Amino acid sequence: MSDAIELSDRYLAIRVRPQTGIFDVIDDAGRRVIAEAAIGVVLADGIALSTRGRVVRMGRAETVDDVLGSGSALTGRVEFAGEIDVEMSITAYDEQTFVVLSCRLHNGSPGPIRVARFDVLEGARLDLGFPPSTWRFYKHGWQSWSPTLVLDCAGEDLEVTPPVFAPGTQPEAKEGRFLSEMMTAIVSPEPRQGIVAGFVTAGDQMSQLWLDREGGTLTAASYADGTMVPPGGWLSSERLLIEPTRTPLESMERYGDALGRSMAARTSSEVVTGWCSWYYYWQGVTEDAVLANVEELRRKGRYALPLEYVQIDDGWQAEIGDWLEVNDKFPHGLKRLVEQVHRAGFKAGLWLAPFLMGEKSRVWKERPEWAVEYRPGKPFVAMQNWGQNCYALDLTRPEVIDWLKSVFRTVCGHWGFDYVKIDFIYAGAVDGLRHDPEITRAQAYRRGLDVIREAVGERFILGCGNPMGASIGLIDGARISPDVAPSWHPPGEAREASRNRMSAPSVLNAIRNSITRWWMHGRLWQNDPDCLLVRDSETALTPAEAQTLATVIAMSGGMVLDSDDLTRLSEERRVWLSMLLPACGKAARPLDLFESDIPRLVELQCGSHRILAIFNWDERAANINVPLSTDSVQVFDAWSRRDLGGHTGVIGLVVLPHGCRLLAFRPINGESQPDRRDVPPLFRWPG
Ligand code: 9PG
Repeated sequence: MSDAIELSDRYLAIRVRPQTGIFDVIDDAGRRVIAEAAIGVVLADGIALSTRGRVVRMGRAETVDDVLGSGSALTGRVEFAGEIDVEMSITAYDEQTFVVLSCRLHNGSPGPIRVARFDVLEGARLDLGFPPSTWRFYKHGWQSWSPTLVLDCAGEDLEVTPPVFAPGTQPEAKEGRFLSEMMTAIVSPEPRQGIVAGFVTAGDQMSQLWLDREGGTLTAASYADGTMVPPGGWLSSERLLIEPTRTPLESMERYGDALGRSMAARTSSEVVTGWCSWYYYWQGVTEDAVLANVEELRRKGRYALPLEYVQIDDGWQAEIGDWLEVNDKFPHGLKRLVEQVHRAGFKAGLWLAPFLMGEKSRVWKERPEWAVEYRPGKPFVAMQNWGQNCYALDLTRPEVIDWLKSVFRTVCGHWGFDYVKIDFIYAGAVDGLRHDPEITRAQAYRRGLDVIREAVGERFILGCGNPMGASIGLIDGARISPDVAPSWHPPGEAREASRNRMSAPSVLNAIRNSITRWWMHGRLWQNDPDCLLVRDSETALTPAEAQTLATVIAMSGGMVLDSDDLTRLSEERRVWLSMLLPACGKAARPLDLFESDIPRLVELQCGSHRILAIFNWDERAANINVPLSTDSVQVFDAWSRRDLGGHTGVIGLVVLPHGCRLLAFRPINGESQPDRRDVPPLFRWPG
C-alpha cells in the first residue's frame, strides 16, 4: 500500500496505514501474521476510543536504547474531538526477534478523565495458516494456583472462579473466547506457525489477552483500573511484546528473558532446597515436630540429606493477621526455635499470609478500617478458610504499611528467620475500594511487596498465591502451581469434573503447571513447583506417582522442598529425595507442549548428555516408542540406574499408569565431554 509507513529489521516488519489507523505485523517469510490491528482506549464511563478508521499523524522514527537493546521507535497520534490524543508507539530492536507496542493517552480537555483500560491490540486478525478451530492456545493463569495449560481452540475455555482469576476485569465470557493473563502463545500446528504476545512490563497495570475464534482476533488489554488523568496529563499502558514464530518454546523463553529484564527480576543460580511442614503436619504442626525433623536432618548429615532450609508453614500463628503471637503448640516462641534450627546448621523459614485479616483476629477487631471494601462499609472477603472470612488488607494505607514493616522486622530481625513464604498475597490485588482511589490493583499490591522487601533486606522471599507479573523484581521465588497433596487426583473428586477444578490440591494439578510454566524459571525468579512427597505410608500415591512427582520437580530446575515426616522415611524413599540434591537449577523444556493436553516429553541438556522424561498420564500402563536420532546413542535409565545399551532410531518403553521413565542419552561415537558435577545424582551419567 502506497501510503503505508514501515518499521522493519531482519526479523519482521510493522506496516502502519495512517489513513485508516491500523497496522500489520509481517514475519520474515512475508506472512501477515497480524492484520488490521488497531489501538484503543476504554474510558471509565464506558466511552471507547479506537484508532480504527481514523487518520494517524505519524512522527519521525527515533532511535531507542533501553534494557531490551537498541533499535528504532515509531509513534503515531490520533486526536479525538480535539481534546484527547491517543498515541501508539512501536519499537523494533536490532538484535531482537520481536516488536514492542504501547500506547498512551493525553488529556487536552479542561476536566479530569478516568481510564479503564488500554487495548494495545484491538481486533487484531491473526493469520496462522489454517482456521482458528485448529489452533492451540496457551492459557496462562493469573496467580500461582491458576491453571496454565494449552487448550484446543476447537473446544471451549476453562471455567475458573475466584481466587484464581483477576476479579473485576474479566471480559464477557463467550463461546469461542479464550482468555489468558499477561501473556499467551497461539500456535497453528499445520503449518507450524504461531505467535507469542505478552506484556513485558507489569508493575502498574494488570493485563489480559483474549482470542475470539470467530474471526480469529486477538485483543490485548492493559488495565488502568479507572486511574484519573488530570487536564494536560498523560497516562501510558504497559508494553506489549509480539513475536511471530515457528519455534514457540524458544519464543516463550525469549519473552521470559525480556519480561525479567524489563522488570529487574531477582534471579540467582543457587536454587533453594529445604523441608516444609505443610503437607505432612498441616495445621497441626508443633514445635516438637519441627525439632524432630531438624534432628533427623542433622543426624543424616550433609551427604545423606543435603537440605538447606527448615520452613515452618501454616499452623504456628495465633490467628490470621496476628503474626506477632504464636499459638500454644509453640510454647517457647519462635526466636528460640530459630536459634535451635541455626545451631543444627540450617536456615529457618516462616509462612505468613500477610495481606489477609481473619475475622477472628485481634487486628481485625481493632482495625476494621484496614480492609479493602467492595462497597462502602462492606469489607472485601478475599478468602474463606480457617473456618472464617478473611478480608483483604488495604495496602494504600500508610498505617498498614508501617504495621507490615514492623511484622517483617520482627520475624527476620528479632526472631531471626532467613526466609519468608508470603502466601495468599493475591489479596493485596483484589478489585475493591481503597483508601487511595488513584491507585491500580498492581500498584497497591506492589506497595505491600515493596515494604516487605525493605523489611527483610536480602533474605529470601517466596511468593505463593501471587499474581505473576506484578511480583517480578520483588520476590526471589514464586509458587507456579496449585498445591500438591498425597493423592494423584483432588480428593473425592469424579475424574470427569476435574477439567473445571484444576486449582484443587492434587499431584496432577501441581505438576501440570510446573511443566507448563518452565519458561519463568531463572528469568523471573526461581520457580517453586511445590513440595515433594516421597513417603510410602500415609499417602495415596503409588510408587510410580511419587516418582513422577520427583521427576517433574527435578526437571523443573526450581526449588526442591520436601514435605514428609523425615524421621519416618524408609531408606529407599530417603534415597529418592537425595537423588534430587543438589538441585541443578536448569528448567527442562516440554517438547510437546502444543501437541499434548499435558506434555509427555520433557527434555534437558546436561553437558555430556541429554535427559528426557517420558510421562504416561493414563490410568493404564502404556507402551511408548520414543524417537531417537539416526545416529546410535547409548541409553541409561536414570531411576533404575540401569545401562540400556546402544539404540538407533527408536526405543520402546513400558511406562506404568501415572508413571514416567527418565532416560539419559549420549552419542556412542560422539566426542566424550566431561560430565557435569553440578547436576543432581539423578541426572548424572554413571561412572
Ligand atoms: C497453608 C497452605 C500452604 C500451601 C499454600 C496454601 O483455596 N484455598 O482454600 C486454599 C487453601 C490453601 C492453599 C491454597 C488454597 O494452600 O499454597 O503451600 O502453605 O496455603 O494454608
